[in-house]
Amino acid sequence: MTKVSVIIPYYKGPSYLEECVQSIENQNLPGLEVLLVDDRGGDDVPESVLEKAFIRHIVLEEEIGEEGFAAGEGPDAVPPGGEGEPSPFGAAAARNTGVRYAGGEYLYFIDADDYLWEDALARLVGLAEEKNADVVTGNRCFSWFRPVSFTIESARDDTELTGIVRLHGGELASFLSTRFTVQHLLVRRTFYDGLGLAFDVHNRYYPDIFVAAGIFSGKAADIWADGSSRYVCRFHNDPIHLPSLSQEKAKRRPFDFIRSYEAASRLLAEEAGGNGADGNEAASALNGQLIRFIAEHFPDSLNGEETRRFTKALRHIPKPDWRRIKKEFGFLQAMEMNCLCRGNGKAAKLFAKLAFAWRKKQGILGTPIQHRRIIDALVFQKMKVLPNTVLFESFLGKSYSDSPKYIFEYLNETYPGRYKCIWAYAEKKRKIPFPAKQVKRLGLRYFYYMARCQYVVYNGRQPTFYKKRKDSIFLETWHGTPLKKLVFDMDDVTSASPLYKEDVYYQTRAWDYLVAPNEFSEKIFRRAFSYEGNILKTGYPRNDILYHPHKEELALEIKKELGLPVDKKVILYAPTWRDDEFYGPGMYKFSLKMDLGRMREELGSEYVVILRTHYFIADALDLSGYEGFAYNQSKYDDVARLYLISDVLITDYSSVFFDFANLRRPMLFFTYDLEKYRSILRGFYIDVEKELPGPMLFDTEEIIDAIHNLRMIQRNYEERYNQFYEKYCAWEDGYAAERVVDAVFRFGNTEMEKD
Ligand code: C2G
Repeated sequence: MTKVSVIIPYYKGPSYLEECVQSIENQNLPGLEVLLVDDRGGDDVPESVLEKAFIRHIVLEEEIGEEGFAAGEGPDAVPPGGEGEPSPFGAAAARNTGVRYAGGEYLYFIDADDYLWEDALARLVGLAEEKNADVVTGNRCFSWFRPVSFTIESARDDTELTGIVRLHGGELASFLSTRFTVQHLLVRRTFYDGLGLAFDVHNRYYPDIFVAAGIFSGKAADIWADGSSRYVCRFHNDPIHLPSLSQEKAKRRPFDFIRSYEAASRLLAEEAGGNGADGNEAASALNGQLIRFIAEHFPDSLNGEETRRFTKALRHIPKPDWRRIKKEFGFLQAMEMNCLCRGNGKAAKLFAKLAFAWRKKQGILGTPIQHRRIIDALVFQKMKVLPNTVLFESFLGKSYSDSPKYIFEYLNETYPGRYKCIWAYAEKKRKIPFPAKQVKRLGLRYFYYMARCQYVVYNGRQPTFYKKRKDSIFLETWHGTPLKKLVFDMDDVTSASPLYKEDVYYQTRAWDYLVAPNEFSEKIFRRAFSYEGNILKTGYPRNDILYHPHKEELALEIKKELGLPVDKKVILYAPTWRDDEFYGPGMYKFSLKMDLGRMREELGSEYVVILRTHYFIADALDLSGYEGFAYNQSKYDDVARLYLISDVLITDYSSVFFDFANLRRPMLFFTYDLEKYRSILRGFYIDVEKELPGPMLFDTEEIIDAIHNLRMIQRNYEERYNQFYEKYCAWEDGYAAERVVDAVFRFGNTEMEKD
């Protein structure tokens, strides 16, 4: 006997679906069937889903009858409205078909990209049985993450039900104010059939408002909720390749909304005995949805007919609570709706525009950066690009370093005086060995040179508001061979900006050239950045210095420059950052997991330690008490110069080891949080157990032991190290800057550009 029929409309996103289905299986519910109604044709549904015994895979296309509808969902099957193009596909048709096939005592609705937290569904079934309820629900929260990285703390609650409550009166109204949907509803089948309703196959968006209105209309004897049952609604972090329905930019959205609203409103009015749509909580919540829609979507372009319908709908709201609307959406939007109510469409549009400008203004006029953006748009963007000017930026202007530095120096040594160079700095100006103007990053002059320089050389992402000029050339050097997964290869984005993928997509559209340090990176960059521009297969200019003909002398100079004892060997500890430990974008936390006291005791007579945090790290290391042994060089400009003086490198998941390998010196990996980093935060491109050219260590004692036994480690890892070198350092020979300049600055060979 089937107890629960779970209905999943599926369109795309196989990995989401897999996690959704897994979360249902985890409920361990006896008598469960899952109706997976597939809108597409079924070729991307994962095997792991299809092979589950409780899955029934229904392909919508195969269900379409002669009238062009999924069987049983034709015009006779109680569609709620009259207008609009009915669609045999989409979530509505899928749900209707699911209901038709369902054999369970209860129906349960979940979207294919969402999942259940712990025993969410099992709790609902228990409650429905206990209370003999017709409709049961629980909390819904929003999250950016997969189930494996989900935590209650990282989620945003939508409804805040606590304990077990009967939803009626005020509770029902407040519940419906954010949840006018069938998601996470367990509905008794006989009750559902009694409603005689169907999901609105005319609508791509908001197809379930109508059915939800029916369920909550008051006919339901009992609606119960369990606050500890959680449904996780997942935000999509890749709106470029896989937008959710709410992220789709669609012209028909207002049309679909108003259709659903009107149908639901009519239904509720009938339920209320013809007294208008204000008869119960569902009706006032529905009106709340209308007001929210207008506030969020106007002034989307509406045709005359749509404006008329929205106006009509607003005017029928009995006694709108203007004070509340003003408080929630602001004066201008309240005015906009007020004008709509009075039938003054023109004035409403004007207020809508003003409200929109005001919202923008809080960004535009509110901050100095926004002032500069206006000046940029109105003035700098209209000026000509200046020939032979080059803007350089490395690590967000925090240092004079990395590949931009070596490209700059090569350009100046080889073509003195030919280029006017500009360097961006974040906090303070640097000592730069050739003539260069220095401008403060994000200052007005920075905007000026971003708009006017013919060449722009960055080693990271440019500001999101950067506008590419037609006559300029953007050279992106990037900043490392990727170990950790990048952009579109990442599952979760756990860092400070959840829409990182979308941002990077638009940023990379501006790049004309991208430097690859090795073949491995070249392939990954293409895919992970979704990048189709030129790739320079040149190796990294920043590593040229590691092939310096007099690197020993250079190393001695650097040691003296840093005030290090020249008779001691150097351990460089250069870890990366952790995506989930931050104060805000670009400001990450770091705590030292190495026991410096023990290190000094055991290694102090032979070694000193240089500690260098990643440029994103905002926390300052406190090394007091370790003077003469531990040196903080986190602010030192160029890490490549630190490699030159280091006898051994300790890192974790930072790309520094791909560069350091050019020196063929020993490396150790202090990977105290390996499992979390690998499976939750980022994921790796390489099998670290098999490929790393040194041991992975998990505490200070292991580090000390490894340093005492470096010779043996080198012997043990020799073959791996050689393979590693071949794979990641083969393009490096000390002439990468020359190759990049030749290719981009048009003095010579451009052969190495995209095939
Ligand atoms: N870096 C540094 N000091 C550290 C860590 C990093 O100077 N303690 C510099 C190195 O040049 C390194 C670069 O910053 O190669 C990038 O640092 P990663 O730790 O690899 O991290 P991330 O900035 O996330 O870049 O494709 C590469 C990836 O994007 C990684």
